Amino acid sequence: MEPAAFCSQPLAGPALRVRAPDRDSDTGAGAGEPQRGRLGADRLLDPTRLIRDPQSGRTYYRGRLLGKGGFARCYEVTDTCNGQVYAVKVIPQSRVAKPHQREKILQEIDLHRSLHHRHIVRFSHHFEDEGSIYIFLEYCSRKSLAHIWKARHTLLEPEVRYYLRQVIAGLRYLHQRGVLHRDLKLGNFFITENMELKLGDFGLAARLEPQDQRKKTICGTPNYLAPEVLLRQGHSPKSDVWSLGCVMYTLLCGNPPFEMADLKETYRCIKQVRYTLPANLSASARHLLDAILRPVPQDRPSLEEILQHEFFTKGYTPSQLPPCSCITVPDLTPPPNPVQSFFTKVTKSLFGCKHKSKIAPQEQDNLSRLVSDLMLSSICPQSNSKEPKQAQEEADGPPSLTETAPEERLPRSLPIMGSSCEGSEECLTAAALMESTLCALRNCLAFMPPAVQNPAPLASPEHLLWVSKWVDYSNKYGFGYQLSSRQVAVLFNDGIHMALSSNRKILHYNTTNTKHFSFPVEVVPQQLLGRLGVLRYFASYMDQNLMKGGDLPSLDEADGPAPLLLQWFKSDQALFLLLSDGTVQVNFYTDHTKVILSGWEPLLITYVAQDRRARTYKASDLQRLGCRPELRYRLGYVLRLLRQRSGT
Ligand code: 1D1
Repeated sequence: MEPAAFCSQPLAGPALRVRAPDRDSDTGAGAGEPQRGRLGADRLLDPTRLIRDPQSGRTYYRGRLLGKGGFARCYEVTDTCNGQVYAVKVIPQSRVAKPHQREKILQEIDLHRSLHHRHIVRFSHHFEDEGSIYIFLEYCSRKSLAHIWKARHTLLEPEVRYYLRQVIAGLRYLHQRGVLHRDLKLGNFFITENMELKLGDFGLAARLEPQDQRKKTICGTPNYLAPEVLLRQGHSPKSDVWSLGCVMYTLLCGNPPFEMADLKETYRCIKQVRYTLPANLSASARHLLDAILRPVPQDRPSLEEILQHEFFTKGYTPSQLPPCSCITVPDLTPPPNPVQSFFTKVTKSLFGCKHKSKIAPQEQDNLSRLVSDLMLSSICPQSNSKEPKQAQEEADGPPSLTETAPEERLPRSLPIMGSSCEGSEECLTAAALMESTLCALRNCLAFMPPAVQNPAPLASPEHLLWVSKWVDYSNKYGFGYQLSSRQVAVLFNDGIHMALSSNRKILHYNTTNTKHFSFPVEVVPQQLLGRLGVLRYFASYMDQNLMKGGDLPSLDEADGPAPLLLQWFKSDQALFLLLSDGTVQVNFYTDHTKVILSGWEPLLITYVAQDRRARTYKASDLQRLGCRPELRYRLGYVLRLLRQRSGT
């Protein structure tokens, strides 16, 4: 078992194989989530990957292949000017040589560019050169609902409401404008970084025609075709409603309603509207599905009526889903939940924040059992509900240390933890933290005069906490790191964060939302032992193979929980880390230099130079006096990363 990449300077030794942090692959298949703005210098030298808009002269960099669809191959493409990333359909001219083929593509472009809605994929621009037509679309880093469904099989009813509300919003907009989508399916519901759904792919969309002028051709994906479309009676808004019902069924039941081994049999079932509803569906979900999957289009509810159905009005819809829900059952306890917060309080009062309380040995068994129950009740609030399989999976807990087959591995997702400490001031979201740092750094650079020297560094910067070692093993488990205060932690791929105190005696456990549990390691609940094993593996790997990445002093663990890693990602040149106390750290791969932004007032900027020496400056001093080009360049790069992440 070997991590995908590691950091800090590796200790010399035959055991370590060094892999370039920027895996160069032209195919997205199985490569995990994208690394945005990967504009490596090595890649820029590859002229075959540059795309030039002949009209505007703008150049773009063709990144990894996202997939294929229709005539197109789709790529992650970066604007070389500003780092903006797009999902781009590239259609070879040879594939649209016939006038009707070209006409079809131009129609799709014309339609899509006229659409502007929060839940419709944003059409940016298009151009063509001699070889291809390029369509620049909104990049949706979490791919599509089809990917989520593949990982999850079934979703919880609140999740289904969350996604369907957004589909319906986009679809209402289309219908109001007289546009039928005609190919509603999970693969056309794209998911952005912040878990918003965007309706896309207008390749089969058409303007709504009067009944007698409707085209009677069959289009769309067989499983979700409405009976009237199969019977060549034309497509109406109610045919899109039918497909929506099929989507709802698939998400709740785990398979499409008319899925059969044989396509002819599927068509027969659709025409006869022959489907079964599993017994574990809620009464309101069954009722709504029954209402939508009606043979006569006029008998089906309108989009407005669907939203008025008790499935939507009586059931809880979360305002946001955590990213971990792409791969695991999320904790969707509707707020406020007095029982839940009671349990959280009990746990806190039992173990406290500072972990000073001694637990008598005879109490440990009871506590362990109690904590196990608490964990179950708080992590799996659905454990008594209709999703036994999913709840069981979560209760079964963490991955084991044994190797798993590649297809069993969790898809790699960019982990984001919103916050980790209930209600405190540090509990700002990652986005807000980055926004403030971005603002401060932008000001600093905007007003900085040219200079050839750095100002005098601070004599003794106090309490600087930074990530001194890291291991990226996200193709299997997650991202492991050690803080300068010697805590080790893992941000697992599903968003769960686990840390061991510097003396390795206390385990801190954070679920993706705002829950923080701490346990003496001797009484860690059974369910967490697997993850604890992974954490220990990371810790020993870092101990044995890595040395810390600079000469900054190590601090002893302060009282109270250490900050958590909220976000990490790799760009073409550097690793970006965001801690929950607002610290932003950027480690440059090639020369091992580092920039650490910490503190609010004043903002401190620490630069670990190539000679591994760390110097800390007040941002206000740099702003007033300027700095050497090597530092200015790196600060500019950090600013670009922050901008890219916050989308400004
Ligand atoms: O329309 C699409 N969008 C908006 C899209 C966005 N992000 C299509 C085509 C460009 N696709 C996929 C590509 C392959 C099949 C359909 C999109 N993919 C992504 C994406 C980002 C990261 C992975 N996929």
